[in-house]
Amino acid sequence: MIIGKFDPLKQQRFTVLDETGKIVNPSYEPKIDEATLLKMYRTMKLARIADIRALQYQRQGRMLTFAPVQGQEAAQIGTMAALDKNDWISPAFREHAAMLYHNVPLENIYLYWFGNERGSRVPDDVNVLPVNIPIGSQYGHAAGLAYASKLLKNNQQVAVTYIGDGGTSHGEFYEGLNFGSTFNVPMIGIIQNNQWAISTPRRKATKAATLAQKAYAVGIPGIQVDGNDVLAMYAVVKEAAERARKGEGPTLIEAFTYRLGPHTTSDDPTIYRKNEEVEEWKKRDPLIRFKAYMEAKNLWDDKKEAALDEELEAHVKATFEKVEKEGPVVSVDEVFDHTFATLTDDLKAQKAQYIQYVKETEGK
Ligand SMILES: Cc1ncc(C[n+]2csc(CCOP(=O)(O)OP(=O)(O)O)c2C)c(N)n1
Ligand SMILES: [Mg+2]
Repeated sequence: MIIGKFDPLKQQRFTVLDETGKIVNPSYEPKIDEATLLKMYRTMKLARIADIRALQYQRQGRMLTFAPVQGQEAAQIGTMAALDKNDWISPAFREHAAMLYHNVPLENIYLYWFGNERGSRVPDDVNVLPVNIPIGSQYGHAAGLAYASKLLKNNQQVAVTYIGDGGTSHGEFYEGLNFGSTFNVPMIGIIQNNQWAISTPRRKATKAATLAQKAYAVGIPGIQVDGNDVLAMYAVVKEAAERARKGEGPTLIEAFTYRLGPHTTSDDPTIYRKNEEVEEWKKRDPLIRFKAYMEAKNLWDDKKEAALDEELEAHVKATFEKVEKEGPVVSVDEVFDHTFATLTDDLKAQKAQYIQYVKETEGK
């Protein structure tokens, strides 16, 4: 048992793999089969390359806003690798790595950030909700999904949701968790404490010593985990999912990590944080750590790395070019038709007004 053993009130943080890729807590090393380890590493790399390229495309004026995930890949891949295909993700807006692992095509992610809402229409067998921008409400959606799972599936489909450090000060974070706790639903809350909420540092956002301890307010277990350690994240989420499926309710997991890039492409982090801080965290890059582990297990080497880089670069480039061709354009119907089963009178009027506006401005 890990959950309950590492007390966030005593500021104990759970780690398995240290910064050099060595196992520091052998009794907690999760048993993961080779195929899964390889999928984990591959998806971390895909997320990283897709991220770097998206930033460049945006700087070239070829992409709209983008919220980079760089630095947080282990927190997300470790989570999703420990869950089943039928489990649900209720994401915020920085969960590309988790979404990729849970089979959302990169094309959808790029389309969305290109301003094309068709990106939110994922394949039917992919259990991922659309990107959620209003901070906190994704916790309510996850609680609802998990409640449905309790009623219909005997808790066998777990709903995992993510939030940032800043987001844990939002009311909806507590409301979602409290609902999950009170109704004992199969839900896992992941806090990605990446140390910054745009320009607000973690220490200024709350006096709570850890964010995991916020679990205690709603009577569920909370644990702080080294979020750059993919094995630690995997081990804890595995246990949280077992609890959830047994009907023991939600767990709150704080992944202690770092956002290496800007908040979004509209942000300049050099204004509010020191370069030395970023350099320190670069040494704790989750990919370096996991690669060292894979090499020590003889599952990985430089030759494989070079081949994978080449393959993923080509995939990312081809995907982006396809998205760029499709463009951000959506029809007027698509803008209005997915909010309600039947359009409300207000929205009908707005739609008519918009059609008129498009007609009048056409060709201008
Ligand atoms: C309800 C709401 N208020 C404000 C915003 C604007 N906003 C977008 S991201 C952000 C900061 C989020 O910080 P954090 O929760 O730490 O997540 P991170 O961006 O670091 O992943 C804010 C204030 C929003 N999207 N929703
Ligand atoms: Mg943050």
